Parts: sequence; structure tokens; C-alpha cells
Amino acid sequence: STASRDPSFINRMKKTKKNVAVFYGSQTGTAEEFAGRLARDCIRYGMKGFAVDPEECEMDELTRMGEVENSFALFCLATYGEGDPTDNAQEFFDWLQEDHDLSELRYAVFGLGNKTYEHFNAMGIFVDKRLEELGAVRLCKAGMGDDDANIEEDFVTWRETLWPAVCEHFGIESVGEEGV
Ligand code: FMN
Repeated sequence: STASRDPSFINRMKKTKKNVAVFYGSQTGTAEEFAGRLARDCIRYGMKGFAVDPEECEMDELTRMGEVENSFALFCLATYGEGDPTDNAQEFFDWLQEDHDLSELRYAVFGLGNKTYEHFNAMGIFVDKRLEELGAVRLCKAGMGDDDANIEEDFVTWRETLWPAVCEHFGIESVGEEGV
């Protein structure tokens, strides 16, 4: 019931002065929820983020991230089936099989999975590695959430490594945070 959105996330970043795009590959909502929390975190560091469904935007624009100052992308990506992407990340997964110049992209990945599956976090691992191969700059080590144990705790722990790395990379003084 919503009007279709401009598929250009770069336009959206420019128009709304946002610099952090948080993409999620989610089937049952966990990755989407984490993405929303990361987007909201940004304000603490004087940045503006928004959560985006990769299926609803033109992922080819990852090659043009340099058009938005101090921009970066975060990816919360669940794995399903035989180590497959979620339905909404399938096209993005296919796009990553091709060659692209991602040298303007800075990124970090949090994978969502479950250790009882053979292909634990395959999607998160693949995207983290592939983006780097395509020239993107990794801001921090990928997080590997395991919902067989405590995925909330895995997420919170990873987030505590993400923001200091982001602040260091962009020379941001953290606002009201201890020990960062
Ligand atoms: N996790 C993995 O690491 N590898 C898998 O192959 C995998 N397959 C799954 C298949 C099914 C049917 C279900 C229900 C879960 C699977 N998981 C797997 C775990 C999910 O990735 C994990 O529960 C994740 O938190 C789901 O995120 P979402 O709520 O955003 O969809």
C-alpha cells in the first residue's frame, strides 16, 4: 500500500543527507531489525543512516558511493537453505558474481546464521570476501551471528567493534560514549 520508492538509494542519500545505507537480507525479520538498529545508531556519531531492502533498490549504485561524502554501507545478511541468500538478497547475490569496481565503497558485514546448518553464515562470509575482492574497503571484521546460541549477544558484541572502527576511519569523535 506504499507508493513505489525511487529505486536510487544514492538519490535518496543525497536528498535526505544520509551517509549510511544499511542493507538487509532477511526472511523472518531478524536481519531487518538489526539493520534498523544500526541505522538509528548513526545519530550518536553525527551521521545519518537508513535501512534498505536490496530488492527495492538499484544495487549497481554501490559503484557510485563516492558521490556521497563520508558514505559507507552496512550489510546484515541471513543465510538460508544450502548456504543461500534470502529471497530479497538473491538479485544482489547474482550481481556480485559479475565484475564491478567497488573502490568507492566502504563497508562492514554482519552475517546471521545458525551453527547447526552445514553452510554456517555462507552468505555473510561470501559478501564480506567478495566486496573486498571487488575493491571495497572493509571497515571492520565481519560479525557472525549464531542463533543456535545468542544472536542478540553476537550482534551487540560486533556492534561494539564496528562503531570505534567507523569513528577511527572517518576521524569522528564519539559523542557521549565511554571507552570508544
Ligand atoms: N543459517 C546458516 O548459517 N546456514 C544455513 O544454511 C541456514 N539455513 C536455514 C534454513 C532455514 C529453513 C531456517 C529457518 C534457518 C536457516 N538458518 C541458516 C538460520 C538463519 O539464517 C537465522 O535464523 C537468521 O537469524 C534468520 O534471519 P532473518 O530472521 O533475518 O531471516
